[in-house]
Amino acid sequence: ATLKGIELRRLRLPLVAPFRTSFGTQTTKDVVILRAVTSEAEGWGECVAAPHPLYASEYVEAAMTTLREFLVPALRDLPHVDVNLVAPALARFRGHRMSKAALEMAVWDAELRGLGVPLSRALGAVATSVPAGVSVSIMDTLDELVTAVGAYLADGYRRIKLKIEPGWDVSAVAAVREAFGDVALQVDANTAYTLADVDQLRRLDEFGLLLIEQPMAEEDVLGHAELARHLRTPICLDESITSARAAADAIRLGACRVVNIKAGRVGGYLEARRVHDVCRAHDVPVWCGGMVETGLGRAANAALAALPGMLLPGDVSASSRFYRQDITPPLELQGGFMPVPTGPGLGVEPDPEILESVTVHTEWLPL
Ligand code: OSB
Ligand code: MG
Repeated sequence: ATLKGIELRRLRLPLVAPFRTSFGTQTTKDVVILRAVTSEAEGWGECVAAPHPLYASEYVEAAMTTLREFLVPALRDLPHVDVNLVAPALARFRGHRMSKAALEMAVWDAELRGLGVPLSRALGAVATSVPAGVSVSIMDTLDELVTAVGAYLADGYRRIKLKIEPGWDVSAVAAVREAFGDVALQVDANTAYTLADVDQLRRLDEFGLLLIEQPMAEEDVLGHAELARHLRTPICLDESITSARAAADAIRLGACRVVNIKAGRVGGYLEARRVHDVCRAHDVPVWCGGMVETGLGRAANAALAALPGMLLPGDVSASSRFYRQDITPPLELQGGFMPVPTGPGLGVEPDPEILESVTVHTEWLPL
């Protein structure tokens, strides 16, 4: 098969509720979706870049430009549709991992649909469903938080992750433990702390958390190694782990005992599998992160979360966690588990009418 071109789309979808983290509040999903058209099939990709460079340096408008001006044109000379050729073709461009990951995802989906092979199979997944965790917004009051967590537990979620920041950490964890006892519980600081906060972070040790995710800056791998010497709670890195090599370095330095894997953050699902493999070789448990994906990225994450080293529940939630109407048929939990899609490629496709209704911009890039 040969690549005919890539369609770039920008979508806007309302979220069911504001999603607040230590770096900002999101009320709508503004996202770039790609459609790869080959001589044999079509494939879908989703870029996890957000509209503002707050979680990472990439952002939606930059992704549109990077894909249009550099990444898509770099696929012009691909001899045939083969996912393994995508990252090498893009490698001379620095960074922009989320954009690269989206393009690789679209090409891989098209390739796999042409072959009739599910993404889970191509990745080496072993599970047919994965335990679902949910990432819980910072809220205005502890009462609201307890109500929200209660509703997620009633939905069947197997693990709760509280977003934290200074002023919303020990109090939030204590309120959830008080209300729900011994549930599987972890926290995510999205870089909101420094080593000066070690005494406050140590107060979290008494709550038996599964882990604390990315307490300090993306670049501060050594700082996390130092912090780890003061905490019983395992440190998990998210933002800092930008590649399999970064994972190897962080493990060697003692900066983390757990790793969050997001394909967008590391430049694609192939690199995500390599992060998984490096961690597994070091007996470091991993889990699949989320980036408020539509059904496309959510389906891909369910496949990734089914790898054998994914030893903790991921941020693999139902479509309804974020969307009243997803662009794909909704991905739903079954008894607290997310079924891994079984169809070719991602196993899901956007509904054409819904897709059109949320599209704010479309462009076709011929190859
Ligand atoms: O740090 O894990 C994060 C969402 C957006 C940006 C960063 C993060 C998150 C989440 C996961 O917490 C949300 C989800 O379930 O998709
Ligand atoms: Mg995180």
